[in-house]
Amino acid sequence: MAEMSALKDSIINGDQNKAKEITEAAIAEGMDPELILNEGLIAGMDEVSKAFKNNDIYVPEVMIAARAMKKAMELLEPKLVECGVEPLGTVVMGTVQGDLHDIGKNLVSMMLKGAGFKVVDLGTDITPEAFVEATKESGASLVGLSTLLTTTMPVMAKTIEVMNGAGMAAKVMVGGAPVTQEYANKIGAAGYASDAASAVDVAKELMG
Ligand code: B1M
Repeated sequence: MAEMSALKDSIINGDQNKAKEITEAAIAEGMDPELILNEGLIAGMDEVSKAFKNNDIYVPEVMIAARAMKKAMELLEPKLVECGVEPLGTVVMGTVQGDLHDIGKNLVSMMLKGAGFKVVDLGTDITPEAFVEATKESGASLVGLSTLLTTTMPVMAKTIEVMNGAGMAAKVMVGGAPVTQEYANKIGAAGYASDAASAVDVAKELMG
């Protein structure tokens, strides 16, 4: 019988083959997809997130764990849809216009997915209008803006301004190396996170 503790460990260890193998077996055995998600995959990413926060592991380990999670999710996602399991919420993510850095943003997207959110990742160099469009299209209740350049920090403010102008109800979370809580407050962002693990906590908080 597929063991959820072994699936959890495969995520923590970033063993994508094992993660795929156990998920496949669990599905074949008819195990509840939500149980596989919560007690195997999300439980594993939770541990990864805690270890990352405590500086026990670093970016490469998180990316390897997220890759294992992605492999397992490819198998599990259709089953979750069949069972009508709802994601925690939808988040539109992107690096703002003028900025091509995406390593941190990708990490935040992976962690959010790992925690059970549906993530619409727009990529880099995203205009305020494209954020508005994607938010409307996806019905997201949270928008995540990332930037690594001091020169593109004002684009975050501009994006919030354009979103407000378009009457968007979605909340905005900001982050990236030069961004601070003080700056987030100044530009009217609903939330700020300094790292990918905290971004999950902030997203959960903002989505109630
Ligand atoms: Co760039 N770059 N870069 N660069 N680059 C920096 C950011 C820089 C600090 C280097 C330096 O000068 N010391 C500097 C910015 C200076 C400044 O603005 N004050 C800089 C510069 C100047 C530039 C160029 C202008 C260089 C040039 O061409 N003259 C150019 C800009 C191009 C553009 O974007 N238009 C440029 C280009 C590049 C590369 C393409 C070569 C490459 C990017 C590759 C890629 O992303 N695919 C690159 C890289 C790799 C860096 C450094 C070395 C590393 C960035 C990184 O990935 N960090 C960086 C120097 C550094 O930071 N040491 C630098 C790892 C990543 C995991 O951390 O992104 O901070 P980070 O994400 C964290 C948190 O910030 C947070 O969570 C993440 C994980 O914990 N977080 C969020 C991020 N987004 C969040 C969103 C949230 C919440 C949390 O909510 C939505």
